[in-house]
Amino acid sequence: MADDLDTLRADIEAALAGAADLRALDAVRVAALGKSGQVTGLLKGLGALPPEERRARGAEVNVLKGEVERALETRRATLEAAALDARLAAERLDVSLPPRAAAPAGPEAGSIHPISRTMEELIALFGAMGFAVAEGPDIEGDWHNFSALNIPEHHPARQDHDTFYLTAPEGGRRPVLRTHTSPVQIRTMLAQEPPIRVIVPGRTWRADHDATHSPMFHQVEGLVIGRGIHMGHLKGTLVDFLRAFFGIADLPVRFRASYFPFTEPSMEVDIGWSRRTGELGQGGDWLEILGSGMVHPKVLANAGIDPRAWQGFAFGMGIERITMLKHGIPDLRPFYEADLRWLRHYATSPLSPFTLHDAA
Ligand code: 2NL
Repeated sequence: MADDLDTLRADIEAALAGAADLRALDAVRVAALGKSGQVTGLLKGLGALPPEERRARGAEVNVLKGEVERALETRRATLEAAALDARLAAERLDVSLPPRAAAPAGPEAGSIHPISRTMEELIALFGAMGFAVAEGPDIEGDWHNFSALNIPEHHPARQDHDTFYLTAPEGGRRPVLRTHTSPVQIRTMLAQEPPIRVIVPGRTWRADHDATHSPMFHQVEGLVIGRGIHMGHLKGTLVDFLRAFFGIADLPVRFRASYFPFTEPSMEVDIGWSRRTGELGQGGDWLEILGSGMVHPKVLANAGIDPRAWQGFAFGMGIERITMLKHGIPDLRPFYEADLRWLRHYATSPLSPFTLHDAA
């Protein structure tokens, strides 16, 4: 090969060996193979040669070009591996280190989020009334989330607009992110023999996002199945719960006829408050707080329970909503923002868990 090409190859090899990082490597690439690079310049110059020299020279320059390309790739792989090794060394974690000798006091020690706190309170209060806790998956099938609950095929709640659907498996129906915790009650009825007394606190999902709606939020639902269960049981349970939860022994509670596909009859429940001051318990105004009803016979039958032998009631409410009302929290959004100032104000100490002594 011509001497000038040997010299150029040696120069480029030296430059490659000296390139200490990927940026320097790229500068070598541009200097050799870029638009105005040395090798590129040689290729461009071929046209000016007489035809008999052009063939042999062209072959040599192309061989050089291929060598340079391969050398660049080899050097790139070496530098990338070295960069990864350096990162792994710098970011090394010693997982065998013992915890800090003294945990920091105060909020840095961690605190219980108001949603978790309300769940603890619900579990304690309903636990005292004989309710167990049931849990289930966030990703549900259409049948558990809608059909079993007597929600018809073309009900607006099923529309894509309101519900997060996942991709359907081949030949199957689309899974959904549960829009309420009711599928867990369906699963409980299918899995257990009555009598049943459960509450179901958990995450729920709806395609809604504004100042008062979050695409992920929390609900608690309750279900009681027994022989001869009637509206008196429903009313007594909910009145006792609301007065204990809000800590107001004479909290006014009103039951108002309503409609849900999964209960018959259905009732919305209001508590007394003052619209003017926001104070609960007095003031002559009514605030809707939860939904309830006697479990629809079709829903019992769908869940494998004979509606002639067993009756039941159910209810549901939003955990964010009852938490905001209890503590006077004005805005929904900070619940999900991990803002330490907000948490210092509204979170509670892990060292003073809720007990029934805290209830009125
Ligand atoms: C509301 C209303 C409600 C239920 C939930 C329910 C579940 C089964 C059977 C019957 Cl498996 N009912 N749940 C019943 C009435 C109302 O929730 O406003 N929630 C925020």
